[in-house]
Amino acid sequence: MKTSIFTFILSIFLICCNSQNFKPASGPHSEPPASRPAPAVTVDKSTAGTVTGMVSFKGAVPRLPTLDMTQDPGCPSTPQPSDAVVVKNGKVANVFVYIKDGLPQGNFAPVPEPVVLDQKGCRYVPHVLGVMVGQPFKVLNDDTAQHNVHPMPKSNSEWNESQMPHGQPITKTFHQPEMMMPIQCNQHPWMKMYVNVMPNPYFAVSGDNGTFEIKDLPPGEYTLVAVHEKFGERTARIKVEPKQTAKADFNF
Ligand SMILES: [Cu+2]
Repeated sequence: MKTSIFTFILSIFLICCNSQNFKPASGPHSEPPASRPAPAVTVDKSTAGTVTGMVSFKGAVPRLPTLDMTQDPGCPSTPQPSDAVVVKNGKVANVFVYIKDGLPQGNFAPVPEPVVLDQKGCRYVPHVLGVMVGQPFKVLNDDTAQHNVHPMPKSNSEWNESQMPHGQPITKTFHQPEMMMPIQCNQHPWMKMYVNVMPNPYFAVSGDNGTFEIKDLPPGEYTLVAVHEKFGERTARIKVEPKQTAKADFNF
C-alpha cells in the first residue's frame, strides 16, 4: 500500500518536472524565423515565349443525354445539348491547360480585371474557366430566370447566393489555389461549371476548335497538364525558348 502511494506521488513529481522541460525556451536564438512574403516574380516580356496546342479525342465520343430545362419557364423549352462533353470534328473544347511545374518561385501579382462568368439560356458561359488567386470573379445573370450561384470548394470558402433575373453582378475572390472547383445552381440541377483558381497567370481553356494558347512564359522547361471533367488528365513536358512558340498536343 505504502509502495503504491509512493509510486503515485513519484509519478506526479515526474509529470510536474517533465512539464517544466516542455516550457518554451527563451532567448535570442529560439524565436521562430520571421515568415517573409515570397518575392514577386517579374517576367521579361521581351524574351518570353508561348505554348500552343490542340486537344483531340480518338475513338467514339461518349454521347450524353440532352438537358430538359422545361421546369422553369425562364429557361429554353426545347431539349438542350449537354455541355459536359463538347467534341466537334475530333477536337475537344473546355479542356483546362496549365503549367504545373517549372515556373520561377515567388508570387505572381493577380490580374486586376475580373474574370466573368455569365448565365445565359440557363447555362454557365464559359463552362470552364481559370481565375488567379485574388483576382475578381464576376458572375452575371443574362436570363429571365432566377439563378442560385453555389461554388462547392475544397480549399476555399463556400458561398451560395441567389441572383434575380438580370440581377446585380456578384463579385468575389478566391484565396487558395484549387483545381476544378464545381459551381452549381440550386434552382437548376443541370447547371454546372468548373473554376480553376491558379497561383499564376499561365493557363488557358481549349476552344471549340480544340486549340489553346498560353503567352508570356519565361523561357524554361515545364510540365504542362490538360484536364477534362470527364476524360481525366494528360501531361506533357515542354521547352520554351526565348521569343519562340512551343507546341504541345494532347489526345484523349
Ligand atoms: Cu440556374
